[in-house]
Amino acid sequence: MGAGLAFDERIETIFQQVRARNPGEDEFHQAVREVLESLGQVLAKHPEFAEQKIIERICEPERQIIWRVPWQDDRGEVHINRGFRVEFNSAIGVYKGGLRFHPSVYLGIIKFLGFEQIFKNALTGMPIGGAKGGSDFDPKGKSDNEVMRFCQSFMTELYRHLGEYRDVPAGDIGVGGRELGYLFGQYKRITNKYESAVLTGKGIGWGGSLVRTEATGYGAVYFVREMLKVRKDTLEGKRCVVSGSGNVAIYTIEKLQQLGARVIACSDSNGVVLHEKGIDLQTVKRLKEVERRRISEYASAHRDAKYIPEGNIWDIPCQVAMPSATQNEINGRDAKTLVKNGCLAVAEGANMPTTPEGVRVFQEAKIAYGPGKAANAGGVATSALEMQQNASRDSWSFEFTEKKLDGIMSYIHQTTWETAAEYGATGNYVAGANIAGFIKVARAMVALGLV
Ligand code: NDP
Ligand code: 2IT
Repeated sequence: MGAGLAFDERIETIFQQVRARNPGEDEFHQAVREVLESLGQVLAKHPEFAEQKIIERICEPERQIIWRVPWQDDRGEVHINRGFRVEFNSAIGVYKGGLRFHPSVYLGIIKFLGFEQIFKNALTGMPIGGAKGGSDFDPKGKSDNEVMRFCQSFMTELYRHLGEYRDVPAGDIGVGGRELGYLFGQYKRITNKYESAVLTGKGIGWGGSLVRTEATGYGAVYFVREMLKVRKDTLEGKRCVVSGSGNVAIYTIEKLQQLGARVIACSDSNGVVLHEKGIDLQTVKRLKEVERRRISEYASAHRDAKYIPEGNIWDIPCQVAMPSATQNEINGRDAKTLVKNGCLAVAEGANMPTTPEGVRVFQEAKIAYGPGKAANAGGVATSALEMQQNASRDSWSFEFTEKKLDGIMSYIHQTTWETAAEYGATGNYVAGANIAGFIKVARAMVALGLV
């Protein structure tokens, strides 16, 4: 890196180094590129960040753990999965971030998620560092006993890296209340400690927080509400589309409906349900939270709804789009379709659901676009509230906790808005989120010295 290079060129060089050091990890490269593209002016204003090589350091995880997870299915057949925990950055607090169980999981996915988590967690204003973990285990079609045996085997290695003051996982795709229960049970058994704050997303009867289940979806809707407020608009009567039908999608739909919007479609990995009258959330909850079935069955319960196998949910005209399933689910073409059909606002409940081409389309069209780091931070923020309750052996009411979540999302909106404006990018929440999150962590890293 020669002296005299323009800052953007310097950043390009750093990015090329990250890519070369981490071959084949496409999602990680994508997440890093997006953050680094926002940082040119930050380095110009803060020469100490360049001197201390903060960008290079922040792109290298503090610790990466990969292990073998053997387990037996109900017929006695042996299976081998791979476990991951990437402890990315602990400059501002304990490692914090979810666990994902999905067959697509490999190191590149966990690293992209862990990297995003650093900045997201910083934006919440809470003292939490960034991490992510998971496995290529597929919980679909497995019995409760199989899931339990897998979780116990997974935790039998992971436990030694965790702790209330060290690393605190939670859920993500494929990891919900059931899995967290089995994981916490095995942690408690191995360590012989009731260490509540070692995991978040726990059940209400055993150390969990009210509102954590709802928090990511509710928070994403609060974020849209704030983005629309700037444009002197509201969610009332808006036609909305929410992809996925898991934890984030369900509580996104719930809050949208509470705020008077009309949600007409949701999906799973097999297809899309379109219900012009408005999605009946009780049916979705029964199918997904209780019976663990496919969204196609929604159409059997509602004859006036249409099921589109393998359908593309972004082809459905809407005013507000909330991707809540997985990464790269909106490509450039989908983004163009959304804009052409009159979409006013997109807020990402999922992590990195829009490809770089898609993001460009939204930004050029100047619609309100809230990236995941900002829009879905309500989940992890409420995890931090759960840790706060555990630390004080207290439990707060639903109303009190939800008010805190609402306040945090308004704060994140305001911070990202103001930071973007300060850096000459008014209305660009991507720049605002990346810059504000980065500066907070970078300052702490400088203060803590070369570690
Ligand atoms: P769930 O496992 O509860 O639900 C995931 C949903 O997305 C399901 O409907 C699933 O369909 C669908 N989906 C998952 N993977 C794919 C895929 N490869 N292709 C198509 N559809 C897919 O997970 P969550 O709701 O917790 O997570 C959803 C998103 O939100 C993820 O991006 C996650 O990282 C993000 N997130 C989650 C937070 C949380 O607190 N849970 C916090 C912040 C972000 P199917 O059942 O058919 O697989
Ligand atoms: O992506 C995320 O922010 C999460 N899956 C939640 C992490 C957490 O620790 O609550």
